[in-house]
Amino acid sequence: MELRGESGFKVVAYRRAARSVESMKEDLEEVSRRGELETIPGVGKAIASKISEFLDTGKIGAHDRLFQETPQGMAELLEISGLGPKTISMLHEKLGVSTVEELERAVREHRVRRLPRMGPTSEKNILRAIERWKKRSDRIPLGVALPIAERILGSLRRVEGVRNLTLAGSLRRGRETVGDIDILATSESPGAAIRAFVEIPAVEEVLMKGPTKASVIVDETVQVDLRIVEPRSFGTVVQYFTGSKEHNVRLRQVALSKGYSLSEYSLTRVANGEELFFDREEDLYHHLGMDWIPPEIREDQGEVEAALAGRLPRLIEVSDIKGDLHVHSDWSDGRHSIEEMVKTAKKLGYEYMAICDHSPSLGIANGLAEDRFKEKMELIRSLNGSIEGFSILVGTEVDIRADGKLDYPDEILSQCDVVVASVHSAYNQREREMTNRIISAMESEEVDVIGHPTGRKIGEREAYEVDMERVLEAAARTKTAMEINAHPSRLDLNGRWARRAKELEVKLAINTDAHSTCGLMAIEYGIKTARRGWLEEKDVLNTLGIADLLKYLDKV
Ligand code: DGT
Ligand code: CA
Ligand code: CA
Ligand code: ZN
Repeated sequence: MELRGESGFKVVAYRRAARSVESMKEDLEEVSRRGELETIPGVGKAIASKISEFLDTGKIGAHDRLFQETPQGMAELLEISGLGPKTISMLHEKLGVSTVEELERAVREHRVRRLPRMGPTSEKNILRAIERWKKRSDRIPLGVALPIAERILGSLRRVEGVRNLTLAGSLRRGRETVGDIDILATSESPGAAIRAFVEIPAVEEVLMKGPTKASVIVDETVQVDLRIVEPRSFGTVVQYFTGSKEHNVRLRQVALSKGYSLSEYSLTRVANGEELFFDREEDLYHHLGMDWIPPEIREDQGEVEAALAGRLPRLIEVSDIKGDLHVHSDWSDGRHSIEEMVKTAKKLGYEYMAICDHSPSLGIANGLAEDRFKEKMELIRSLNGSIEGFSILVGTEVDIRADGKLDYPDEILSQCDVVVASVHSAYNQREREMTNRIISAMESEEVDVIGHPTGRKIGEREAYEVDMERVLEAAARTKTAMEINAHPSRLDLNGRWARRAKELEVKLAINTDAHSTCGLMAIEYGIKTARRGWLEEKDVLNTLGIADLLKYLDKV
């Protein structure tokens, strides 16, 4: 109503009534049944009739109408501190702004300062408020959430009586960002477990604490939920809280079609009310006549049907990876030497690793001029002579220049075992230009892999404009692999595009783009992303042993 410029008096009345209802001890339905709604402070005839309407129908017609008539996103603008409804109405009327994004654009283009009662200072303030708002509403990147979750699991593991600690929610599904961290466990004494949880030193604030569950804040903004579950229901509860919501809805439909109702805790035979409990998730799925479904693909994207038909893919695992095809060394902007990187790769059980330092145009990343590239190649050859059972591959991450040309001549590229080609500049090209730029790189005989194909950085930078469908078609035609860059701030391609690539028979390469030895551990995130894309071992280039890999790279 405020956004639509309705009278302030009405707005205040609703607000007052809402506050009274919120703080009522008694159930609103009881009060309504006795016909006493109008005794609630602030509730007059009009509001009482709307409350009745809501209790009867679950909706309020006037409210629905207001929602329909208000552009989507406008309500969100109210969350930008310093922006009142009057200002928002004006921004909408004069500049057509109805979302935070449009507001940010208007400010950056200095269109806001020309409005009445606005100026350069207001623009600066709005921008700062938008930055704050973005941070607050941001979902947590997987690469931030997972280490935090593991630390908390570590603390909980030491609490007496706590068993079956399990991650649930979007974190268990390996989503690239998560809203919060969900943890489930069983315990002989739930109360003690909850008490121990809220007292973990990392906990900064306790949002909610009950007999079997609690929610806390760690690391300033990260919410962690712990639920202690009865052992006999554990499987059903883990299934429920792993989600996704959409997957659960599909699963409940399947249950119904087989004569069951599925709740958070149990499966109930509708015919006779018999309640079935499952302490293991597998048993619940099996009882419904389907294979157990890996959490990463529980998004209602066909996995339930596949599981019913016994046709789920055998998803790729970390242990299927035989080597990394994109790492940096201290020859360009990496922190560690080739020898140090190799030592860690061997510890991971790899057979090979491609050292892909940057090309010359990436001056800031210390890209290698041709003479230094040749020097590095010589070093790799001599190192290979002195190690057993491991191959260091000569590689490069060659820059795809703005015009689509590669940043090394073919004479250099043809001496590489692996050429990863990536975009690192002119991100703001138009879609057609960017698409053609990447495709022309793929058309080079020498390019084996396109690195971080969309260029997005989670929470930092959007993907550049690119027609990925066309890029993938070209990849299929030119037999170029697409990277799943495993760096947790990239995860690029993401699961959705990886699945599309697989459909088009494009090979994927899961690379860490490591700039240090510990960067190699990011493979875990790449694998989660690949699993979300339904990938199997055979879809991924670097599951090949060294002999097959070299044959593949030579042939295509
Ligand atoms: P997030 O935290 O936004 O990244 O996403 P999730 O999927 O972790 O969602 P969350 O933490 O709200 O709830 C965890 C799981 O619990 C969710 O994946 C499915 C289940 N769940 C929560 N609320 C509902 C609901 O209203 N309906 C159904 N069917 N499932 C729900
Ligand atoms: Ca969650
Ligand atoms: Ca949650
Ligand atoms: Zn790169």
